[in-house]
Amino acid sequence: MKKTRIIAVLFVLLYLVFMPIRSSSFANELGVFPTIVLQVHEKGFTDDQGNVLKGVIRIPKESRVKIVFEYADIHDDEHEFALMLPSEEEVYSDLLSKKNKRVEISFMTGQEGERYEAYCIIDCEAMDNLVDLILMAA
Ligand SMILES: [Cu+2]
Repeated sequence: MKKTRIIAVLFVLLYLVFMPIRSSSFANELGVFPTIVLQVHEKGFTDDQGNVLKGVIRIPKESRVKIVFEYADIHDDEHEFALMLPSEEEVYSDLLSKKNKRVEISFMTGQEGERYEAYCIIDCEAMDNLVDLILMAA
């Protein structure tokens, strides 16, 4: 629980630090994050304020990046995530469920401009609303 809080605080601090250097080339991009914490909601992927994440999220190039998926689904559905790398290789999370409320995917990013896409691979009820998560190395 303590670790979650530290990551949440870190997330907010990083957001505040990187917010002023946002460029306007991508509509909904946030800052550049080495760790991304998402809530998996029946509405889709949201931040901890409940805002649905859309657009491109920038992550540091040539770095180890971690995506943390936290369970926030009222339908009791299970989820499992795949991350598609530019090589079309996929990296999978563990099963996210009411019993396992936090799963992660860690991976190495490549050059600037590479894109990565994360999505649920289970035919869950939230699937209709889950917009694929698009990450880009920057
Ligand atoms: Cu799902």
